Formats: sequence, structure tokens, C-alpha cells
Amino acid sequence: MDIALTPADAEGNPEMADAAVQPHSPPTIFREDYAPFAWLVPTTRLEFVLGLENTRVTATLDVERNPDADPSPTIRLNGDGLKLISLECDGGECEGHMMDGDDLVVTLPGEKHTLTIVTELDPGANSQLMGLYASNGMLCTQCEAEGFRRITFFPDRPDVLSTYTVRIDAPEDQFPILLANGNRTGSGKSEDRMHWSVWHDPWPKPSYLFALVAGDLVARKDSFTTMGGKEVDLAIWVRDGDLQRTEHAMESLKRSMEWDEKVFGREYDLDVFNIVAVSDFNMGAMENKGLNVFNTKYVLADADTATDGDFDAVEGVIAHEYFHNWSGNRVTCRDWFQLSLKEGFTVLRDQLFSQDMGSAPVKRIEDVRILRSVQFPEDSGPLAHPIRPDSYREISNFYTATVYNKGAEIIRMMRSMAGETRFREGTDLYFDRHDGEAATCEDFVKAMEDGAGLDLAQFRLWYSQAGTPKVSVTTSLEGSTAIVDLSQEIPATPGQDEKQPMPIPLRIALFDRETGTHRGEELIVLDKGKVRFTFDGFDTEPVLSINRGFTAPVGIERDIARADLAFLAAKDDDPFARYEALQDLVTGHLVEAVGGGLSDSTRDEARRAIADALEAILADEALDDQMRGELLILPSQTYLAEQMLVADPGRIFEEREGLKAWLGKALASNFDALYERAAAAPGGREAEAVGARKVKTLALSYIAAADPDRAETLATRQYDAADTMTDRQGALMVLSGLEGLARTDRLAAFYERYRDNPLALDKWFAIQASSLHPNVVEQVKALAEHPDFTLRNPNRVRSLYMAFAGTAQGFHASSGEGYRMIADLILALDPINPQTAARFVPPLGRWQRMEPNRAALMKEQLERIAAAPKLSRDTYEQVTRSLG
Ligand code: 0A1
Ligand code: ZN
Repeated sequence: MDIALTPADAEGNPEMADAAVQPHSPPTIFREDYAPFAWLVPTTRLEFVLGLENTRVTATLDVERNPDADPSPTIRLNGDGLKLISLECDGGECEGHMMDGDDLVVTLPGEKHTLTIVTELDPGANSQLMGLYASNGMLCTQCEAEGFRRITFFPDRPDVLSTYTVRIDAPEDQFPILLANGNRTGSGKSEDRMHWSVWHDPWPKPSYLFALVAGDLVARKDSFTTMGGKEVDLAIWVRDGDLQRTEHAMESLKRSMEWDEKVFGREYDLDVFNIVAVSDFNMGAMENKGLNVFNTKYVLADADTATDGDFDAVEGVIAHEYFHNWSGNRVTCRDWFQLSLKEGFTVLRDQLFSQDMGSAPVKRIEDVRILRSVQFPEDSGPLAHPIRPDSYREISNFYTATVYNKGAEIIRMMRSMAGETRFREGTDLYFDRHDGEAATCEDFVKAMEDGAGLDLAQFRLWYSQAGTPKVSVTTSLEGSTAIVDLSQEIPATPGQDEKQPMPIPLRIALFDRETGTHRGEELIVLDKGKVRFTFDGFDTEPVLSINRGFTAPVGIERDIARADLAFLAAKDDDPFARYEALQDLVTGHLVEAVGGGLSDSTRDEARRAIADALEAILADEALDDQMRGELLILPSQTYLAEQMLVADPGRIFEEREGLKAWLGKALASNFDALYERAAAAPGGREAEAVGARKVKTLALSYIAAADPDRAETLATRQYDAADTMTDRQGALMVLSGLEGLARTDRLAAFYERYRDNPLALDKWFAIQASSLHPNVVEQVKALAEHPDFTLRNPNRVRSLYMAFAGTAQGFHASSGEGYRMIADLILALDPINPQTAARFVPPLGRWQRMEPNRAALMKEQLERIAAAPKLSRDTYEQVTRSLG
């Protein structure tokens, strides 16, 4: 199982198998070319005889002509590296068939036919983890987006909905548990120690939602009674030994089911809901109908192995996949260009759920932080695309922060403009109107117009224009009228030079400097290039708080005095705006400092202002620790780089770390006091305890920047006394950035403790790969040779290399060594797992925004990858787009 091309591929279709691995200039698919499929497939019957190395699949498809499509004498059944064993039409020979590339094209003379197709697979050799593959002795499937065609020949497109019945036959001792979508309708034993199960899913679905799992699994079981009084059996299937780590996932699932009924009126629609955890998985999780398959990382959690952040991530991903049952499954996508229809909406739904489960402002800040550090750079680079792209070569490359997170922001804007009640009327109408259909983004917008009563004519531009709008703000006072002048500019992105102004909803408040209060919030909409807003009745010029709650995914450039930012950082009653003011204060200073030429006194003055603001935050008793923690986090390197036309990651790192050290010294006693208080707080999973752990680690990181020796003592003590992974990881992160025995000892101790726990061991790799240690490049090279490192497991690869790809002194080392390492990784991983390999291209794709020396080094590596003889479609597309 060394390469993507297996012997089975070659036997099945020699010419095309070769094309599959050498797709120089794979074709581009255009949104405009959409046409409905000529055939309907009302029912699909699948029979699997499972074996790790040899699985036989018999697919029986009832097909009939689609009255709403142009007629065709043939049916195109997609395939990808499949070995065809036999093909029958209506129980006999077909009139004609041919291979077209990897696809099977069959001539069908009549109105209705039954096709029977037998294929043979080698799941053990499937290292791409798409289609049917083996993971840890079990078998499982991943079909989104185009994995079903690696199982059988089928119209593998989301607008072909079919009702599936699945029979699984397998050796009972090897695969005691057999699962597929829907409800189980039969099971039994047969000869030769085989057993079987039949599953029927009554809901028509596209092939990407098909799933099958077989393995030696155990379940945590529970049940949920829906609002309609239907009892649903819930089960979370894991390997024996992981069961005690599934309680949080199960509680999260029940909370999600209840919340979706209450907030969106959505009820579950099958008798069972199964979740399976697998350790080899390309993404986070998958919403297959009634049988969600999860990366173990988003199911398993207990205090010893998962951080507080991991607990939240499990809750969020469980909710996300569950919510897809309506936003994605009951209403699916017409074609993959509409991906944001299900993903943007579902991300918004999971964000709102998590806001309700914990601290809403903290969740909002976290979501914006992700948007800014991942999506904004995407939107300003060579891979920028609208949330509804116009073309692609490989759809896997479009599961992006733009489609997901910006997609969520765009629906959130509609919600802000409509208000919660009308927004709900819009979503109710959308679900009613399109239940059972494969819909488009346009359908969603129309339902919002009709149901929520919004006019979204101009708003539709958000679906078609890429790039993060920049809003410039100036304020003034004329007589007693406060004036706010706003203008917008949307930067050019690949293929889109000219942009039209979009409606940008901004929640604002005008603060009185004397009283520190405002007279109420307003939602204003900037819908032209430039708009002036006026507000009467002010004696003195108010302080403007803008984009409160981050109502619009834009960058704000405000002409505001440092004193006014400090005022908002201390006084703003909108927690997001308060956070924002502080971030602006720090960002403004760091951008200026990186630009160079700051005198010592100017630098000190700016640092003093930041220290004063942080001191006030440390002392503010009205704040809870989770929020205090957010306010203490300095803007990320990538966000800072984003603020500059060309970035020097080395300089950004120096200035950012320099500020941290300065603040650590200036506020040494405050951070000490905070650390002590937090360290003495009670444990547990309550919000207060979580907050205490968060500020404890943050305080420690400031102390480490200012006084490494003291930090080493505290971190060592924290590590040794830790009874949670949060504390253990927090301490180890600090230690791994320092020199000395404590570092090596505790890293070794962590390894010994968790050597048999893959998820915890992932952290061990990630902590070292993202550390502030000056030798991080050498360390990552050594870790890549570690016996526990493997390119076959995406979690392990991401732990080592994604963590590394974020580091200034590692990835961006001025020698170019970090870039070379990532390029080597891409080339080595591409033949094994192209989807995961392609995800490492975007960090190199930032070259155009780097200072010239690094830009050249990054580009050189992209060119080296591009010149490789056999690139996957995934990597080929990302590399060519990145080169521009
Ligand atoms: N629809 C899933 C994401 C997903 C996409 C592709 C996959 O293939 C490897 C897996 C999962 C979600 O949004 O959760
Ligand atoms: Zn999703």
C-alpha cells in the first residue's frame, strides 16, 4: 500500500490508472456548466462481502429517465481506480458499455433499467482514506465529496438522490459489528463463521452521504426522546478501552438534539443515530445519514487526555455533524459549488449552539480569531475564492475557511439584519420549501428574502465576490452633530479585478467620554462605496464603537486616537468591541514597530499604554477569567502579517515576543498574583475552573517571556502537580520553549505516560513542533524520524507539520530550511494521501506577501513541487494556483 495506484487499479483500467496519477493539467469544472443528470436512480441496493484485503461490492441500481433533463442514450457512472468484475443490464448483457477515463459509460435504450455492477476493492491498500479503507483493523468509508466512486460505479454527484438498502457479509470474529446508514432491518449468521446485517435508509440521499463501518467495536448507548415523542437509540462506537472517554460526546449529542428542536425547530428523523470514532481520518468528522463517522480527536475526551479546548471542540463538532442532518442531509447541495449552502449554514448553527452552551462573547471572540488568522489570509492570497466558487479542479481543495467560516459569517449578517425571529421564519421556509431536495445558495437567499422579509438583491454579491472588504472610518463633530464617514474597498483577488460595493451591516454605539456610556446601539448598513451617517445631540465628539459583536467580516481601518482605544478597551459594554479595542491598540503598535524607526521613547510610550490597559483588565473584578484570558491574548503572528503589505515574520516575531517580555516585566507582580490565584482555584469542568486554567497558562507565558528561570520553576511544579491535560500541556508548552533539564525530563515523562495513547502523543509532537525553542527546525527533523511518527496517519502528520508551519523561527527560518521541510513533506505525502498533502501548500502560497528573501525561497519550493513528475490533482491545483 505504498502508492495511490494499486495493482487493482492497473488491472481494472491500465490507461486510465496511469492518467489518474499523472494528471498534468487536470480539467477545470465550471459552475456555469451545471446540467441536471439525464437519469434518476430511485433505488440502490449494495451488497458487501468484506475482507481487509479483498472486498466485493455488488451494486444494483434501478435507473429511469429524468423527465427534467436532456435525454441521453447512455448513463455515465463515475469510477475512480475501480476494478470492474462484471456488469449486467436487466439481468443480462448490456447493449453497450465503454470506459471513459475512470468512468463507466453504459448504453441504455429504454425508459427504465436495472444495472448490476460488481467491483472488487483492496481497502488495506487505500492510503488516501477516501472510499472504503482500513483503519486499525476496522473498515470504514468516507464518501464526501467524491469517494463513493472508489467503491462502485455510480452517478457520484450530490443531485442524484437514491434510497439505499445495504447488506453486509463479513467474518464475525474479525468484524463483530456491522453498521450502515438508516435502520437495521435484519441480521443473522451464515456458514464459514460469517455473519450479515441489512440496513435500510428510508430517506433518499446522495452517494456522498453513504457510510459503512465494520469492526470490533464497543458502544456507549443512550436514548433521546424527540419533541414529537419518538424514541431514538443513540450509540457512540469506539475501540475497547476508549469507552470511558465517550461520556462528553454523548452528553454533547443530546444537548445538540434538544437545542436544534428548540432553536431551529428541527427534529431527528430515524430510530437510531450512530457515531463511530476512527483514528485515520482526513478531516474532523462526516455527517453520513444516521451514521456519523468521526476522527477520534473529536469524540474522545477525558480530563487526563483532553484539554478544555478539546472538550469544547468535541462538543462543537458533534453538534456540527448532528445539525447537518437537516442542513446538508434533508436539504442537500445541487452541486459542489453550493458547498457553503450546507457548510456555512451548519457552521453558523454550531457556533450559535456553542455560544448558548458556554460564554457567548468568548465563543464569538474565538470564532473571529479563527476567521482572522485563517480565512483573512486565504482571502488576501493566491487561493482566494468566493464562498460559492466559480470553478475547481479538485473539490477537496474547497473545504476551506472561506466556504465554512466566511460562509457562516455571511449567513450571520442576514441574521443580524433580520433579527432572530425573522431569521427563524426564513430558515423555516427554507427547510419547508426544499426538504428532500438538492438546493442552491440562491434557494437559501430566496427563502431568506421571502421568509425573513429582507431585500437581498445587492447582498448576493457576498456569494460571488472574494476578498475581505476594508472599511475606513473617520469621525468628526459639526455643531452638535456627530458625523461618521464610512467607505469600503474590496481588494482585487485572482480572476476578480473589479468589485462592486456590498451591503455591510455594522452595529455601532457612540460613547460619551465623560460618562463612559452610550445612548443605545444601532445597526447601520454601508451599502455604497462611501456613506455619511449623522447623529444629532452631542456637545462633545463621542467615541465610536463599531462592528460590535463583529457583525460583518471586514477589516476596519479607523482613524482613532490611542487614548480613545484605551477608553473603549476599559469601558466598552460590548465584550467583543472591548476586546477589539485592545487588539487594535496592540496591533497598531506592533505594526508600527515592525515597520522600524521607532525611537525608544515612542516604543516605551506605546508599550506603557498597552500595559495600563492590561493592568486594568487584570484588576477588573467584573470580568470572568475566560473573558480575561481572551483579553490577554496578543494578536497572532498571521494576523499581524496580514496587516502589512509585505511581512517579515522574523521581525514580527521579535517585536511580538519583545512586547510580551516587556509586559511580563512591567506587570510581573500582577501576573504572579494572577498565577497564584488561578493555581489555587478548584478543579473540575465548571466555567470558573476552565477560566482559571486558561489565565494560569497565559500568566505563565508572560512570566516565561520576562523571566525564564522563574517560569521554569513554576511550569515544572505545574507539570508535576497537574491533574488535567490542560495544565500538563500548558506547562509543557512553556517548558518546551526553554533550555534545560526540566524540558527534557518532562518531555520524556509525557512520552512515557502517553506512549500508548495516540491523541495524547499527537500533542507531544505538536508541542515540540510549535515551541518557541530556537532549534525547532532540528527538533522537527528528529521527530520526523521518531518511531511513532508516520505519514499514514493524518492526525500525526498534522501534529508535527501543521504546528510547525505556524512558527516564525521554524517554518520561516531565514535559511529557507523550514520551507524545504514542508515541500519535502508534500512530495512524500502526495502519493500516499493527496488530500492531506495539498493542505500543506497554502502556508507556502503566502510568498507574495513576504519580504523578498523569504518570498524567493518559498516560491522556489513551490516550483520544486510543481516540477515533480507525478502530482495528484489535489496538490497540482494548489501549487499552480499558489504560483499565480
Ligand atoms: N462534511 C464534513 C467535512 C468532510 C469533508 C470531506 C471529507 O472527506 C475526507 C470528510 C469530511 C463536515 O463538514 O463536517
Ligand atoms: Zn460540515
